[in-house]
Amino acid sequence: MMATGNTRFVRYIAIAVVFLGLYYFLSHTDYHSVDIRPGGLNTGDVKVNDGAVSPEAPMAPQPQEGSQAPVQPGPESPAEAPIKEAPAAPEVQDTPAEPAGHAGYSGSSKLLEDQFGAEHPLAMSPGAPGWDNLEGTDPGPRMNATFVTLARNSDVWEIAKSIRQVEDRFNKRFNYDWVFLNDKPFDDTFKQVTSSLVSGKTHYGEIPEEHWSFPEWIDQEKAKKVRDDMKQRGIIYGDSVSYRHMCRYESGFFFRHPIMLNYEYYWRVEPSIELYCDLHYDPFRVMVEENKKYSFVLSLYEYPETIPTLWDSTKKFMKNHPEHIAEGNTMKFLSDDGGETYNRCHFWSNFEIGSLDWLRSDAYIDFFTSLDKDGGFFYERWGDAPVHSIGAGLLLPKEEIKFFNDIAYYHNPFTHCPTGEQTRIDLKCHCDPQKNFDWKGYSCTSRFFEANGLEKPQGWEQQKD
Ligand SMILES: Nc1nc2c(ncn2[C@@H]2O[C@H](COP(=O)(O)OP(=O)(O)OP(=O)(O)O)[C@@H](O)[C@H]2O)c(=O)[nH]1
Ligand SMILES: [Mg+2]
Repeated sequence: MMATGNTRFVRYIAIAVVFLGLYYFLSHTDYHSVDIRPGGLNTGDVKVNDGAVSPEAPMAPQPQEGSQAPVQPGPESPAEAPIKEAPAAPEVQDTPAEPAGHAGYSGSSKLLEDQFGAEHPLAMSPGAPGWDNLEGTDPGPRMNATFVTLARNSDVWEIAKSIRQVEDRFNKRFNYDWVFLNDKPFDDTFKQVTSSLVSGKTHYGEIPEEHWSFPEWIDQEKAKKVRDDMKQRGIIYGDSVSYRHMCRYESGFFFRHPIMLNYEYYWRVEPSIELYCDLHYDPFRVMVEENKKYSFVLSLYEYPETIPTLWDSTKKFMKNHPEHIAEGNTMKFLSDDGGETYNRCHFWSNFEIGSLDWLRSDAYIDFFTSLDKDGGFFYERWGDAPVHSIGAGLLLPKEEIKFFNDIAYYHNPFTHCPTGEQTRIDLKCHCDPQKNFDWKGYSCTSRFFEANGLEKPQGWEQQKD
């Protein structure tokens, strides 16, 4: 009797342990994983926002089928270790390059895209199928893309405003994910507020210290002297260490964050920006279908005090790596004398829609590494805008850089308000066309049009200074 009772008791305990184990396994398997979509396409049906705060993604997500293990930065040489080893992009590893127009798609995704793309053409102009459908979820395909924001916890209310505008004007129908990156852990308020506003999934990543600190080859004393001197001369952010880390991170590391390895395209959004017009089509899809790698809405001249030797470093890179310089590049946008000097034109990188695979390419990584070794992020105050722009201008054929006239945008103090009255009406824009910076004297957008032999949009003359 006693023995039978004991056996039964032990059996119950064993069953309970098995169930508890199973429950623990199931509840932890998905919890820390990031949504990995190697195929590169989701349909609108697949992406659901459950309104929950996504858990902090791990620094090294589990390798999944079709992707490669993300690269962990080596401790000895922080800036270098991940560079050579970094995969061009996990998804692309087993994805042979597609012909122009579909770079980055796997074969099966291409089929999906053809199917959905044909059924749901991009609504590029009034009267196109789907143009009036600004409610509900867009039925077309989704690209493997995400919004990305670098922010501090204190930026929460300013980024909340930006998100609301991006959602209202575009993402509420497309539900793309949003990745938030920070050099400190995000707090609960930040996560709650942002996840409640984003219609796609949200991911919160902490930046590894190696990507947000002085590399060992930087002479700290020399860097400090530069900051003191720039402070005296009143150069904006001239005495800031964190601003320099931010510029270096945006120049060379954000696209290698483990969470970002899951995506092929990004749209950068900063706090306090505005979007002034409805977006009827998916710009990520435009990037893919038109085979664009980088895009902008505003361009201007950089402060010369922040980049005295950036062009010398660039020329050194060009000499050492002629194999990376694209034929038919946009040097004409960057230089008025065939590359001898830099005219300081750059795309304003607080807005960018671009290819992460391009930023992760050997060409761009070699470019960034070469600049980083020269130390100008700390011995001067090189911004990520000229660095991305010179990279795009020299490493990409000019056809791969896009200007989005339709995306109306503001970041203090400049406005891009679409040129063309009919466009502004069609897109229900609320920006003042007189504030459009594109054709003013300090903008470089005219140069971009000229360098590319593009025709300026109708009405541009009326918006000159
Ligand atoms: N986590 C983190 N993010 C930062 C830090 N400094 C800047 N950022 C973010 O980096 C981006 C660029 O910084 P901003 O301060 O907007 O720089 P800016 O656009 O040149 O200057 P503003 O005119 O002040 O907007 C923004 O998305 C900021 O939220 C920092 O120290 N930590
Ligand atoms: Mg800003």
